[in-house]
Amino acid sequence: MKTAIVTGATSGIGEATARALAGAGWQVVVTGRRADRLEALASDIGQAAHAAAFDIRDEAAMRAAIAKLPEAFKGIDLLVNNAGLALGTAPAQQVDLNQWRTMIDTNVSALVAITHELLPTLIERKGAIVNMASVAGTYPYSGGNVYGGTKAFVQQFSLGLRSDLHGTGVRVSVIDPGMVETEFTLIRTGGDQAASDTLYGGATPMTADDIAQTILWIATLPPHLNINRLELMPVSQSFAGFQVARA
Ligand code: 8X3
Repeated sequence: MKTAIVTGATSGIGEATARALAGAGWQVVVTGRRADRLEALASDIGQAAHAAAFDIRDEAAMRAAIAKLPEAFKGIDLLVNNAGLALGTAPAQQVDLNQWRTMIDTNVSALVAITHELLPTLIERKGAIVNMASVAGTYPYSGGNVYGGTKAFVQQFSLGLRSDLHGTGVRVSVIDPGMVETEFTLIRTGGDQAASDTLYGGATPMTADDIAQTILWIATLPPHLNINRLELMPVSQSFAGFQVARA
């Protein structure tokens, strides 16, 4: 039986991915900050799940949780780097610097640290890494500033990892979803339910399960096949043009 670790599994894409993998016969280590939600998810999944509650930004806690994994869950074959967030939609000149720090700490520094921690195991087991980036890493939009920057990092880091892991048999994929209806916008707006409803309302956004099924598909492809990068959007979302400020 293969084992995956899914970060940010307390809700949204992470939770759906843990459920999809478990449904396909994988063992899953689910991680996140909210221990009650993780326990509920793990008990729902049953003995194929192990809940490891820690703040992904706390490197010592992350290392301790990995070191303390039960023997049956130590052999990680798949790392799903899902934990991440956007904070704020204001222009750069108006934002709180701490929001930028939190995004960098979570989306970049924590992702890098857990990847580094698990690389020896993944190499030993010829495993796989699926990193969660975003269309915001490719296409700039107003208010995307550091969020988009962190996701551009994840995209390029993923491609670089592919290169470094050449010959090891480890697969690396990066997924760039567009609009997915999860707690993402509630978190981004500091709990503004109306903003979240307005964004997703009538748009038929992608669901967490759409992305979870994509991750499951990537993870179960034959071992000679690597999806380098995959961008997804709901049909209702597309691109807008440049803006011009006039005197
Ligand atoms: C966020 C995607 O389209 O909501 O990762 O900016 S989008």
